[in-house]
Amino acid sequence: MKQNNFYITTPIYYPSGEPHMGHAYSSIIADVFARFKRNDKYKVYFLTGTDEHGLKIQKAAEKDGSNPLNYCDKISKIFKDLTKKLNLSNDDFIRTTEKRHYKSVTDIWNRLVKSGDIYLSKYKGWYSVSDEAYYNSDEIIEKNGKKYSTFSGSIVEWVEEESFFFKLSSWQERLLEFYDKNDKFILPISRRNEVVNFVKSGLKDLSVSRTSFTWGIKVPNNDKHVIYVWLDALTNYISALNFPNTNDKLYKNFWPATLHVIGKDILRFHAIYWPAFLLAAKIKPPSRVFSHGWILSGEEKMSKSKGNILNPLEIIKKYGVDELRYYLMKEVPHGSDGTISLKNLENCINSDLANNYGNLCQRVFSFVKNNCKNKVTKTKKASDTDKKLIAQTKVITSDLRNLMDNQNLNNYIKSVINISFLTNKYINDEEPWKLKKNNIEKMNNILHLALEQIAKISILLNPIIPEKSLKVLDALNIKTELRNLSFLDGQNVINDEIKIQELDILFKKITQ
Ligand code: ME8
Repeated sequence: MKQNNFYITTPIYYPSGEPHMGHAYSSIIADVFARFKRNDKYKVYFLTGTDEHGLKIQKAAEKDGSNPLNYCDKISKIFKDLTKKLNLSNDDFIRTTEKRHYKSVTDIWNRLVKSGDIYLSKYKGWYSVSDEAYYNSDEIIEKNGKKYSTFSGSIVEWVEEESFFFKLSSWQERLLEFYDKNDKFILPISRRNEVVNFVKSGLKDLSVSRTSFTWGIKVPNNDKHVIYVWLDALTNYISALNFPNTNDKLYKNFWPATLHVIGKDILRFHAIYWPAFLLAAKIKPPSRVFSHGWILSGEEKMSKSKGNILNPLEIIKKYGVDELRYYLMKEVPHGSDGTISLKNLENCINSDLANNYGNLCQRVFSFVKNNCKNKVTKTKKASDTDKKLIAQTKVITSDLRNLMDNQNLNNYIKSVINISFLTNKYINDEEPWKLKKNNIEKMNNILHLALEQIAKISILLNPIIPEKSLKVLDALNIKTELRNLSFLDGQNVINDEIKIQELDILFKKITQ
């Protein structure tokens, strides 16, 4: 992978029901990183899609009375539409029922056979269809005569069938070495520790094929077996880059992936199985797996099977897409679970968007319209108060790339919104309205700095609220080639003389 290239992925979603807030959350996080890196002049490839094989989908199709492919066509489209509604900037949307993916999965399977990592035996143990995961006996509890996974709480069933196995046990030491050498492979650190402890406690070989159903990619030269859906699904990340053609431009430019964004429930698959498969297939593992927490409704994970879904599309309809994006990114704590509610959403919109950033834009734009005919010219050198605001802004912005590179979105947003707060305070303290009559020059200078601050804040908020921030940048007449993060290295965004356009209300205050 070339330097300054950035390959980011979301998990590919099971098209087994309506998209919910957890899906939206996972996707928006990845989108924010993708947009930030594009704004920082990286060449970005951002992938999302749907994970369409396996027993879970076969059963969902049966329940729907459809054949699996027709069913997936229908539901996958809903997820594709969701990417538009969430304003995701993905470059591709992969479906695991596509030809390019079959080719890639078959190739990786053949590589694993060739390396001696796959053997035929019999699986006897617990399986959760809803997680598409195998569990050890010590991970199972019994409640009211039914067995559940202690890890996910999902119901499990006993499976006994012929199966191919991947020699995961033989990768234990090499995985630990890999984690050791790549100490930021898994973030946050608490998740990394979890994984390392799990691997240290001993890995069993992994069943990687099933014979009791047919909806999947067939094992090469053995039609009786379909490939385990997680080996199939994880491979999507390289299928989209045209693997197995390792000379392909996309593959060369973007593999190994910079960042897989995933939820904590699918950490084992991404942080243990995936690097083991890749190392065995002689392919470089990704650079990082960032595992976010769950969106909770009360104490529980929000999910269809629990019937506690807050529908992202309804929220978007009522409050707007930027509002939802901002709220989820700011308020769900970095790497941990977060409870969301309409009340908190409304508070967040009012305090940060309407009263802070929105108010800053509105008051400056309307003042410039009413008093300067939309034109502001900077003529004087910075005053001490100007210098103070410039210096405070510099201190805050100096850490922003680092925060993003460590996926610390909450603190990134808090920092940026703090710049907006300081700028509002600067205007309150400087009182440009008092200079209308006798010090137009100073008034212009104050407004100029305020506009420069608004430009910077809008570029910094752009990955989170792409729609509204663009409105502001358009109203500031900032050229596309200047809408990037170069100012973090010291440049100014606006010229000494600036002409602006009218700006409509950005965020309406919600009355509660
Ligand atoms: O796991 N809060 O698909 P999926 C936060 N197909 N995140 C949540 C969530 C919640 N309440 N519920 C789900 C799959 N997610 C696989 C991925 S990748 C090779 C295959 C997150 O549709 C979940 O953690 O069940 C995962 O990251 C994503 O949504 C997709 O979940």
